[in-house]
Amino acid sequence: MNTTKARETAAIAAALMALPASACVPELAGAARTLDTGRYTLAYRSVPPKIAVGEHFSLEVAVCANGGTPLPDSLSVDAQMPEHRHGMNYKPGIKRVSATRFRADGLMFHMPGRWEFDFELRAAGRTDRVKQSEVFE
Ligand SMILES: [Cu+2]
Repeated sequence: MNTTKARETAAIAAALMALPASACVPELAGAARTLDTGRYTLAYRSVPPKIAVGEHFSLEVAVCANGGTPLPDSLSVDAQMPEHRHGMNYKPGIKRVSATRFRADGLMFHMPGRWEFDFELRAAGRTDRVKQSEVFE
């Protein structure tokens, strides 16, 4: 390795070490998706794993807090079809299963197409929001 290359490598290593700690990893075996809100990282999976149009399903959601943020006080989950400008016909019920785990029951996608999950985490007077698109046929 020549000197210039060695110097570049050292500079890159220093830059990498200066980055903030990487996002926390929520504990959820078989999570379908992991989303980052900045303050939180959220993972979810549906029950049953394959969502069927016109049938109720649940979401299991695990959360972890980044960089000393308190765990969320509450979570809400909703879903919309942005192209059709409508939401679900049912309002899901949210249960807190543990400090880091929530369960949303009673969701239903009543028509095929693109749905967007909308997660809101509230803590210390602030709300973090993250959306995730899913297409169902
Ligand atoms: Cu629709």
